[in-house]
Amino acid sequence: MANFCEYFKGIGVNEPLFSVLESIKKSVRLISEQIKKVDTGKAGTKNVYGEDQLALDVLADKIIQDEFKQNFLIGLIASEELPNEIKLGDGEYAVCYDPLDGSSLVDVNLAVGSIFGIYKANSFIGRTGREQVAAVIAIYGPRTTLLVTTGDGVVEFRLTDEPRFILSKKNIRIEEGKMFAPGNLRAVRERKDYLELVQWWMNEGYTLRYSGGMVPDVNQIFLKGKGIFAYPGYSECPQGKLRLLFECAPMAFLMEQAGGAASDGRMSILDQKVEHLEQRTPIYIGAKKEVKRCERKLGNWEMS
Ligand code: FDP
Repeated sequence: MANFCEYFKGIGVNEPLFSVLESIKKSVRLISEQIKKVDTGKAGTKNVYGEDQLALDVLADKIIQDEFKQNFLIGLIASEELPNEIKLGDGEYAVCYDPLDGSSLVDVNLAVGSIFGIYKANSFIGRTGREQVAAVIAIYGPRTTLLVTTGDGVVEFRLTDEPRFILSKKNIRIEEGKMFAPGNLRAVRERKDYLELVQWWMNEGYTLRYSGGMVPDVNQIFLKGKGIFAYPGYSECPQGKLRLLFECAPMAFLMEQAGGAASDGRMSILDQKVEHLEQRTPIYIGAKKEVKRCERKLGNWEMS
């Protein structure tokens, strides 16, 4: 099986972009080591959204920042854990990331992940997800894996004991199949449209696969090659909870590259413009037909 370097050289990824992917890969390996041994308690600080930070959130963010600071090609970063974008230098690449997504699952030992979106830009504001040149998600579960796209399909790498990443799955494609991951179910108390859709999925015999972590929940759609993940808004959070820049746009780029789709109910997530770093969006992501169904059934919701 090809390793990380052989694969990207083989498909003709240019040296600078490969170097950025290498920095991401190194930080993922370090985070994966730390998750196994570091305390899962709170850091005693809050992030920009007022959420309690775990010691691991802070550590994962530091690992990534330290790694990126050593790469002169990365000129700009933005982290879900930080209030502003940070200019590192004149490098042409800008990387936004969620260092540890699903932190509420760390203490119960469920899978969590990191998410990276890579742009060529001098600010993230005004960008759309479609401008990404690459996207990566890392999954820290019983195995550590990466899903990567450089705009040429989606592949999976697995971290081995050596440690190195080897190619474990090529040409990942999303087809049709009955699997659902219904996030933010509390919305059904006031959203009849979402309640009806959830009931429809159940009546049609869809299999429920939902862990509460966006990275593992969407990752399973890639690897099973079927399904839908939903996180709609409701009165308390009309745009839902998930962040456009740090979570939804990189996932959407990967999903479209695998032949699936990602929508906010009305348009592709990749066409939404980033107005500010903390911007949130409802998201329906997975097989094309499933996403279309969500648009049809949920896309007309207005907050009353
Ligand atoms: P977490 O708060 O544990 O970090 O955006 C973060 C996220 O997890 C997603 O990974 C997950 O899909 C979602 O929040 C879960 O949201 P709820 O708290 O509404 O269940």
